[in-house]
Amino acid sequence: MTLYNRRRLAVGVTLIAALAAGVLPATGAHAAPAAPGAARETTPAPDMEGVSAALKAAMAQGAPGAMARFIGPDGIETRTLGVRDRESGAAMDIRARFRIGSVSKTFSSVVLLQLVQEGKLELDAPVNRYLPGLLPDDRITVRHLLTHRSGLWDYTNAMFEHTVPGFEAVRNRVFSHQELVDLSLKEPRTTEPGVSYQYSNTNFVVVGMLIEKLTGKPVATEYQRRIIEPLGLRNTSYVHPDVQITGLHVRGYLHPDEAGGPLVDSTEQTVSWAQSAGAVISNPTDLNLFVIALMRGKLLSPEMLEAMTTVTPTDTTNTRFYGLGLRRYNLSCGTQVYGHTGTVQGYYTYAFATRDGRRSLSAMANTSNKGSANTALGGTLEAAFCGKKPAAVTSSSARTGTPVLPAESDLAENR
Ligand code: REX
Repeated sequence: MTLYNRRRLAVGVTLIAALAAGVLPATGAHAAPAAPGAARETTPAPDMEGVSAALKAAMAQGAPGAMARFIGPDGIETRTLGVRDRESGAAMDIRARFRIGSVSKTFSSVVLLQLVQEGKLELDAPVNRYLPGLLPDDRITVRHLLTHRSGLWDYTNAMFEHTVPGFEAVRNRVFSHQELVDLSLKEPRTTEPGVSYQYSNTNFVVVGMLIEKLTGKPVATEYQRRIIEPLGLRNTSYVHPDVQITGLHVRGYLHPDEAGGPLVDSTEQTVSWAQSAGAVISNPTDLNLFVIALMRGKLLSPEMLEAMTTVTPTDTTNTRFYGLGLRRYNLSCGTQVYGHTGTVQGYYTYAFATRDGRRSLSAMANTSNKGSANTALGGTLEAAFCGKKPAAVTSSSARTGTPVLPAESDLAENR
C-alpha cells in the first residue's frame, strides 16, 4: 500500500468513525462555521416533514416504497415509507441496498480522476491515445466523455425504446464494453466533439474501458481499492455480471409503458447494459458517506475536485449543471448541491451534498419508468437543503420569476 493510499485509508476511517458517532461538526445553531475570509452562511434546518411529503408523493405516483437519509450539522434524520418487497410486504428499511444507476458515474469519474492525479492520463488528451482506434474521431478527449460532450450516441435509447421487452431482452445478458461501444457507433454521433452537452451512457462505458486499460484491472477492483475500502462502504458493491443484490435489499418494480399494466419485478439483472455507467449497488448510509467524502476532498486532490465541480449548464433553466461525472443543482433557496441522480429499472436514486460536505441527502424510490414519481422524489432535495418554506410566498424567486427546480420529467435523460 502506498503512502497516499494509507493516508486515504486513515482519513476514511476517521470520517466514518465521526459519522457513525453522529459527531459531524455540531454547531447547535444552524450556522455553518465560515472558512476564514468567507461570508458566514446560515444553514436552514432540514424540513423532514417536507421530505416525508415528497416520499409520499413519489408513492402516490406509483412507487411501492421510498426512503431518504439526511445528514447535517445536527445529526442524521431518516424517513422510510411503504414497502421494500411487495410480495412479502416487508417495510422499506433505511439500511437496505438497491441499484443506484448513474450515481455509479460519479464512482467511475473519481477512479479516472485519481488516475489523472497519478499521471496515468491527461484530461484533454484524445481517448484514442489510450485506446487506439476505439473511437472514430481523434478529437474526442477524456474530458468530453466525463462532461457528456463527446457526441457518442446513447445506445440505451434504442435498447429501451420499449421498456419491458427492452429490459427483459438484456436482463440476463452479459455485454463486453466493446459490444456496447459498437452499439453506439452504429448510429451517427449527436454533436461534434465538445460542442454541446448530450447525456450518453456510452461515455461512461468508455471511461470504464480507460480504467481497465490503464490499471490492468477490472473496474470492480478499482472501485473497491480506491473508494469502497478507503471509505469503509460496507453496503456498496459492484458485482457485475451477478444478478443478485445480496443482504438486506429493496426490490425494484418497473412500470410498463402501458398505463395500468402490472409492475415488473426487476430486482435481479446483470445491469451489463450499463456497467461503469450504472451498475453499482449501495444504500443510503454509504451514499451519504460517499458524497460527503468526495466534497470534503477525501478522494481527490484539490485540483481534481476543482475540475470535477467546474460545471456547465445542461439546459436553459440555469438550475442544472454538469461537471465531470457530477451534477450540480441550484436549489430555490440559492443552495447548490453536487451529486448524481440514478435510474435503473425499478429504482430512482438521488445522492447529493453541499460543496462543503456538511450536509448530504440520499433518497430512493423503488420504481422507474414513471417520471412523475422521480420528479416527486426530487422534492426531497428542496425540503432537505432549503428547509421550511415561509408561509407567504415572498421569496426573491417569486418576485423575479427565477425558476425553481424544474420538473424531472421534462428531461429526456430522466426516464
Ligand atoms: C435506462 C432506461 C436509463 C431505464 C438510463 N440509466 O440511462 C442511467 C442513469 C444508468 O441512471 N441515468 C439517469 C428505464 C437518468 C441519470 O443520470 O440520472 N426506462 C426505466 C425506459 C424508458 O426503459 N423506455 O425507467 O427503468
